[in-house]
Amino acid sequence: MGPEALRVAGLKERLQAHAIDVHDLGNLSGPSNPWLPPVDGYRHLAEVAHWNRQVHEAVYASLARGHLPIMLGGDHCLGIGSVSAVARHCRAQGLKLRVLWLDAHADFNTSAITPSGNIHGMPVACLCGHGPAELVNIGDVVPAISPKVIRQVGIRSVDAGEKRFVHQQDLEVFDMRYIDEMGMRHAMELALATLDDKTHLHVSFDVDFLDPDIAPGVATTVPGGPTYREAQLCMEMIADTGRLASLDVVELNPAFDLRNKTAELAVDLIESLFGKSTLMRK
Ligand code: B3U
Ligand code: MN
Ligand code: MN
Repeated sequence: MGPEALRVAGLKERLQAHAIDVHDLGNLSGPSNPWLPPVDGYRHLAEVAHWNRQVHEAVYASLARGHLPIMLGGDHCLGIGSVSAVARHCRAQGLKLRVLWLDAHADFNTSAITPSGNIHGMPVACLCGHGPAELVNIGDVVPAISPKVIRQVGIRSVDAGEKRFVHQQDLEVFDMRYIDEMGMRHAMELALATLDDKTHLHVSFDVDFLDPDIAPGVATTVPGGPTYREAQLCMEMIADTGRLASLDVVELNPAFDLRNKTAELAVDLIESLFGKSTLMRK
């Protein structure tokens, strides 16, 4: 339902208003959700692998055409297919990669430490090579990416075992405490530091990044997220780099939303990501 809600909220039209040429390629297809309990620490591994193979091919094909793919989810497990395709594209084109992971969660669980078996809590670990063969092998090489290319922003819910693993793998995290103390501006300056004209910037935007007061339409809300102003600044600073080259928008769940409020907010923020700003800036 997420992609449909973003369409209804006018994503295509709002981007077109900024003279962006938008092609809606429609939905990918795959198996339905069986709603079963986890097996060996993974819920619906075969289905998630199937969907991610579709995502990988679609994103890679879009990048090969010279386009800027926007993947609409769906849950964050799609980041496995999406970011692995972006990494493959960067290797083929000799580009550096930076992945900004905007999320309340670190998404760095493995089957051994997950409290839920939900693969949407594992995509960053899978991309870094820690996960089942069906998922870590989706790209052209294993691991698809190094933890060094990732910057996580907005994090405020990390499970106990996951916390240890984040530290062990040395992920660079700008959590909510950091944002409270130092401000969104400083966090983003560091998260976006050292980008150059040979850098592909991928943004993986989990809508639960946002404070639930402004974005109730997700299943896994966590209080204490970025405000409307902080989220806008975050998107505007990304836009200012001019390096945005691919995007995921995930975890929007209209069943939890209030009259499409969260979808409309997401579209607003995506517009800022693509350079809508109040005034011309030098
Ligand atoms: N860390 C928890 C919760 C979670 C992670 N990502 C989402 N929820 N969306 C888990 O189940 O892995
Ligand atoms: Mn996530
Ligand atoms: Mn999340």
